[in-house]
This record gives sequence, structure tokens and C-alpha cells, in this order.
Amino acid sequence: MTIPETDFDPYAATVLADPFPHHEMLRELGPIFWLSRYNCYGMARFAEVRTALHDWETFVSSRGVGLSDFAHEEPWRPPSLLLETDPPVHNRTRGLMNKVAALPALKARLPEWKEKAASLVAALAGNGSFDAVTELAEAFPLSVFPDMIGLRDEGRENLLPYAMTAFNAFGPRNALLAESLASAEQATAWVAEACKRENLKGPGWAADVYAAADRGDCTQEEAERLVRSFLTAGVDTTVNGIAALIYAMGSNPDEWQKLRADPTLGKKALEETLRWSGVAQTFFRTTSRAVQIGNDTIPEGQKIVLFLAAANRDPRQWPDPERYDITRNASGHVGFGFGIHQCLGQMVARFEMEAVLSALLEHVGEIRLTGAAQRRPNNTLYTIGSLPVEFAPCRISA
Ligand code: OVM
Repeated sequence: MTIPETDFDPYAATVLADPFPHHEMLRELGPIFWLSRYNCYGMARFAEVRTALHDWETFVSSRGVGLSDFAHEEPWRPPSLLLETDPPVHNRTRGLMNKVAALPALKARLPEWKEKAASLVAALAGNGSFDAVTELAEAFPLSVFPDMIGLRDEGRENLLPYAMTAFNAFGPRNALLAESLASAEQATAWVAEACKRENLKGPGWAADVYAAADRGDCTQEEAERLVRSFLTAGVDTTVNGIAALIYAMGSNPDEWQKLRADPTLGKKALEETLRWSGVAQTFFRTTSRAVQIGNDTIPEGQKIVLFLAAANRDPRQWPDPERYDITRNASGHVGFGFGIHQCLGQMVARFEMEAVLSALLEHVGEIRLTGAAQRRPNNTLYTIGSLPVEFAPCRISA
């Protein structure tokens, strides 16, 4: 074996709090390396990460996309019918969900989302320092997404703790996971109930999934679990995407002013934010067969952690990768993954971020960070738990 080995711990508290300084070391180890603390392989270079994500037959998802191998360990919850499946099942469930989350329906909501974001931002601009996480990054998605799903009103505060647990569960059985499993017991029970047809508030994507079940595209039980995917993957991720956008602009004021001068750069800026921010740090795959990588062969049944955030800053792919540059062409990043499992909700995320960005452009001249961003440690997501900022208004109000 010539595969380099490291005792680096991606889940050490200091690493979770600030992962990026370690990524160069991981990329420099080689195209693949062995993480001796976790008995798994890792990849951190863009080309290899992308290739592994593309080759779903070799790098399977049905054994879990975290460290835990479902072939040997009981999953913490019934597996996702999207995330934790392979074709042929995945083709059917993903096909059904793609139709529910189709672009035209989403586009129709953008004007309303922009209005909601604009009224939130207008109320914050010129009002001194506030926490951009609670007041905007959480407030905005929670004001649009659960309603789009058709979720009941009571108990929506369970969505964020549930998602934090789900993302912790992709990591090792460390203290973070133990604590979040214990504290999210109630949230888990609430989510299970909220997914049921009889508990939906009304029309929306959840009802659409049940309608697909009525047409015979899936069973009622499958529909319930597919709705769960929206609730698991659709809230915390976009909350942190929006927080990352505010953080990126706040910590790169020249880029913010560049965007204000030319708002047509908005779409590029969002893509660059997704590349640079590393909200989804890692996902795993499991080898379904022995596979050659470079000069080495990896056996069947091995876990491999793909460092998406490291790939998105690989200098082999991105010039001056640490730089947040809204004029760069960041398309092709793996912030949403790649291949057949690439994020189903990526257009929801982009539209939510676009709504917030256009509200900022309308109302905010300067985004001032007034304190340090507090990270909320998680085994998968690089999250912002609090972000003190001040929005200086761009127009003097009459
Ligand atoms: C799911 C799902 C999909 C993507 C991410 C995720 C917890 C979950 O289908 O439940 O993270």
C-alpha cells in the first residue's frame, strides 16, 4: 500500500470550528488518503471528489452517506429514500421528487419571496446591530419554506434542531452526536408526525408527494418518508446558505460594493458564495467493489469521506481559491454535490438566496460585521450560530 495515512481528526472541535486551514494538508496528502482515527479513506481534491460523486455504481449511497456503514450498523432513523438509496429505487423516488420540486412552480413563488425578504431587510436596515442569523437567515426561510411544503404551523421550531441532528449523524458517534440525539428526541418525534398526510396544513409539496402516491408512483409509507427529506434537507441548509452570504459580503466589503455597482453579477455572486462558504463540508460514500485510484486499489466495502469544501478550494481547479471573488465563474463547484444525488433542492436554495440578495441590494449600502461570527459546531455543516451585523441603509429615508 502506498496510500498515505494520517491521524488528522476532521471532527476535532477545533477543526469543526475552523476547517479550512486544514484542507491544504489533506489535498497535499494525495488523491486519496487513509484516516487512521476513523478507519476510512478520504478525498479532498476536486477531480477525485467529482469523479467519485459521478461514479454512483462504485461509490454507493445505500450503505449511508455518513461514516456509519448501514451494512453493519443500524441507522439512527429509517434511511432516506433519496439520499441513502441507489438506482433503481433512487431513479423512481428522485424522478417523483424532481417533478414535485420542478422549476416553474418555484419561479412563480420568487416575487412573493422577494417581497417577504425585502420587508424583513427593510426593517433591519438602519436599526443598529442585530443577529443576522436569527433575524434574517433563520427568519426568512422559516417564513417561506414550511408553507411551501404545506406543513402544520404548531411545532415548526423543531425543524432546525432536527436537521442539526440529521447532519451530526453523518459523522462519528462523538459527543456532538450524542448530545444532539438526546436533545432532539422530541423534534424527531414531531417531524415523524408532521410528515403524515393527515397532519399537513394544506396544499404544497407534501400534498404533491401524496398525490404522486395516489397515482401509484410510490406507496403512502414511501410518501411519508419522502416528505421527511424536504424537512431534513430543506431548512438548516438554506439558513446557513443565507448566513454564509451575509458573512461573505460582510467580510468582503469590496465584493459587496462591486455587486452594488453591477447587480447583474448577482447570479455569479451566489455561485461563488456556494463555492467559497463550504456549508456542506463532507459526505461519504461506500465502495461497492474494489476500485483503482491512481496506483492504488481500494477494497470493496470501504467508507470514503469526500471533502466537498476542500474540493471547492482546490488550487488545481480554482485560481486563487481562498479568495471570495464574485466575478469568478464558480459554476461546477461541488457545494451541492454532483451526479445523480446532486441536491434536489438546489433551486430552492438559490431562489431563497436570490430573494435575500435582491432585498439587500435594494435596502442596504454597507454590511458591517459588528462582532465575531459564532460557529455552531456540527459534524457535517459549517454553520453560523450567530452573526452580529449592522445594515447601513443605502438611501437616506425621507
Ligand atoms: C434526506 C436528506 C437529503 C439531503 C441531505 C440530508 C440530513 C437529508 O433525504 O433525508 O441531510
